[in-house]
Amino acid sequence: MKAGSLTRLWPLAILPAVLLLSSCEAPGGISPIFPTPVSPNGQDIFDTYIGISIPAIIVFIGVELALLWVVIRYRRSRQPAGYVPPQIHGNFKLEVVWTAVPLVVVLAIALYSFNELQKDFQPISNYDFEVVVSGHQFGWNYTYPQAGGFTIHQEGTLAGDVTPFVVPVNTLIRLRMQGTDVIHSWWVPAISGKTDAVPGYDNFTWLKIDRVGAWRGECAELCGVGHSTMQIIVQSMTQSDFDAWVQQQAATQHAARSTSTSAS
Ligand SMILES: [Cu+2]
Repeated sequence: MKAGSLTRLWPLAILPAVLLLSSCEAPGGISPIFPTPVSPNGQDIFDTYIGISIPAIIVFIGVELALLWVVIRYRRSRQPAGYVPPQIHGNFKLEVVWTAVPLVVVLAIALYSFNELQKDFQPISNYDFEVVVSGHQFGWNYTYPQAGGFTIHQEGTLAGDVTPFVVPVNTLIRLRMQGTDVIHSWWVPAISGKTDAVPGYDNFTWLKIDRVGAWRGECAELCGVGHSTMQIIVQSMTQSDFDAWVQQQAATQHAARSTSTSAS
């Protein structure tokens, strides 16, 4: 291959970057780049992601640059006819080094991630209250312990926004994940890692959101034809706003219950 035809292929190299950036601008969905974390477990996952990705990108660029340098610098057209490069097969020192270095890198990544798993993917017991999150085809139900218990139905839809799962700020909430039909996975990238909602088995995760706002997520386990409709919105509000919201929900659901009992 002549140097001229190599140069013409350069635009291909930036194609992945262009695709990545253009998808960030798309409305709806989740950005491929992690959003700003708002819960300590989300922060730890974010740090792990950055802590592994940055060195990986540096290694990738280093390897590609070395490869390009060898390919261009030692191309056949610059060597005399019949040239044979130095043979390194069976070089003991070199083979030990290129086995040991990747092994150390992979072990470091494993230790780093297992440490994060131990820290943020264990059921907690010091929570302020627990919400039961139940996944079904296709939507999520959130059952609160407040005001005698009431349930928010976050029915899946692609048209517009789903009903938000509302929580108070700076409150440690344990989420008990359940599934009623198939396996779903609750995932809001700014808040926590993916947690499976499995029929007949309780899984746990938690959140403690440090600011008022709303964050998007979606079901991360292919669960049927309506999988893409299983969007999630988590909305956090101040404790007094949350208390008012609880009173309102409890009153609405109580009114709905008494209407249905008097009708039967
Ligand atoms: Cu699902």
